[in-house]
Formats: sequence, C-alpha cells, structure tokens
Amino acid sequence: MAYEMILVEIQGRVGVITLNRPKALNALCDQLMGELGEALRGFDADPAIGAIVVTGSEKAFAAGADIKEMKDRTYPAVYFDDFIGKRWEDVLRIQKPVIAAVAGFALGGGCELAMMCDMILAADNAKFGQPEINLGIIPGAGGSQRLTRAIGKSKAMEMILTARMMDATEAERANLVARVVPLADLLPEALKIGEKIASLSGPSVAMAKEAVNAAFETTLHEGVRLERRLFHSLFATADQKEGMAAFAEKRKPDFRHG
Ligand code: CO8
Repeated sequence: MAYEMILVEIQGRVGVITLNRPKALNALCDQLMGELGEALRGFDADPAIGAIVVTGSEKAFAAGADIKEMKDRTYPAVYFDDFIGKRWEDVLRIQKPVIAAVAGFALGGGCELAMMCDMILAADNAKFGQPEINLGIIPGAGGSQRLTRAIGKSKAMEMILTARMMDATEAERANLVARVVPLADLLPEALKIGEKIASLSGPSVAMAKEAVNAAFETTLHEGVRLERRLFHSLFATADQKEGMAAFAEKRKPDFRHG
C-alpha cells in the first residue's frame, strides 16, 4: 500500500514507522491513523520483524488529534462512528513490542498514542501534555487513565486540568518515559532497543509484553496467575530448551522463535 502520511522502512529486524505530516505537526487525522494501523499490522505479520519503532519529526511526535478535522463533528457522528475506538486502538492489538521514539511535541492524542506503545524513549527536547481542556474537551484516547497510572494522580490532574506541558527531564523523573537521550541519538537508540528485542525468542518477548500489559488491566493475584501460566507455557518451546542449553554450554543461543 502506498502511504501519504507516514514513512515505512525496515532497519535490520526492526520496522520503523515515521509519522510524516510536517505542515500539521503530525496532527493525527483519520487518514494518518488508518495508515498507521495498516503499517503496524503489516509489521506484526512479518516474521522478519521482531520489534516496531513509531516516531515523528524533530519538532513533533504528534501535536494531537487533528483539531481542524474534529471541530465540526456532532455528537451522533462521533458516537456512531465510534470515533477513537475504531482507528486509535490498533496499536494495542499488536503482539510485537512497539517503541515510541518521541522528539518535540507529544500532545493530546500524540501523548496518548505514545502511551499506548509499550515503552517511550524520549529525546531531550520532548514535551508531553494533555491540553484538551483548552479546547473544551478532555482526553479521549485513554489519556486520563494511562497518564494517571504512569505518573500518579496529582501530576496527572495538574497536567490535564491546566494543560501544563512536561519536559523530558520531568517525564523521566515521573516515570512516563523509559529513558531520555540526546535528540541526535533518538532513532539509533530506539533501533538498538528494537534490535536487541528482535534477537531474542519471539514467544518469550510476546508473552513478556502480554504479562507486563496485564499489570494495567487486572488485580495482582490474577496478574501473577497469568504470568505463571505464560511462564509454564514457555517450557513447551524449543527456544526455552535452546536458551538454557546455550547458557550451560557457554555459547550464544540460536533462537528460532518457536
Ligand atoms: N490539529 C490540527 N492542526 C494542528 C494541530 C492539531 N492538533 N497542531 C498543530 N497544527 C497545525 C497548526 O494549525 C499549524 O497549521 P497552519 O500553518 O496551517 O496554521 C501548523 O500545525 C503549525 O502549528 P503552529 O503554527 O501552531 O506551531 P507552533 O510551533 O507555533 O505551536 C503547538 C506548536 C504548541 C504544538 C501548537 O500547534 C498547538 O498548540 N497545537 C495544538 C495542540 C493540542 O491542543 N493538541 C490536542 C488536540 S485534541 C486531542 O488530541 C484529543 C485527543 C482525543 C483522542 C483522539 C481522537 C481522534
């Protein structure tokens, strides 16, 4: 498929999706979200790919949902179109790890998209915010829930109620991002993380992701039960035998993703 609003490339075993609507600071319109979902599903189905990086430009990861596209929508239209649900949650259905490499603005839906990814790597110029309150709305793609779980109630309340942006240093201190790197290192560092993940056993990577994500959805008791089931099931894979044999034999494992 030919894309107009994203760039798609493969670097080693990592699929890279670059949001590419520079004139609108990567505002997340319907077309862009459709293309992003398509590209994510393509990489998820490609056995040569072990991890996916989603990134934007130096100025903006994404400055939010497209306000100009949204402004005249009516309540019945957004309700019956399942606005958000239909196109915005594709990233949550991807089994391979998705790394958000964020430089510049990650605002509103942009911040929410980054938080839907499995981890956020931030450039030192990154700015995160949920400024929807300035527009007479509230976050609509999970921001009030995921931001609060990531950084806690007081900080999330302050950001969502006042539209204050958080810089990269504060975002790292508040546990919103995994790490902050200089802008020039953002993509190389994200690729390094992706390549490391891609070199590991596919089933253990997918199950590790599933187990960590379950921590956001369930009780501690149920989460630990799920973890144990997944842990046990990995003993049915050849990769577990190979990984442990390689350790015992002091050699590198040759994972076959099965
Ligand atoms: N939507 C549409 N266009 C945008 C958006 C946006 N979110 N952000 C920037 N643009 C456009 C501007 O209109 C401008 O276009 P033009 O040149 O045609 O006037 C161009 O991008 C450049 O922007 P600026 O001139 O404003 O650039 P500055 O560097 O001066 O400012 C800012 C950068 C601070 C990022 C500023 O552009 C801004 O405040 N943008 C809006 C941020 C915002 O409010 N985001 C939240 C949007 S609401 C939302 O995300 C709800 C999510 C709900 C779930 C998703 C449902 C789909």
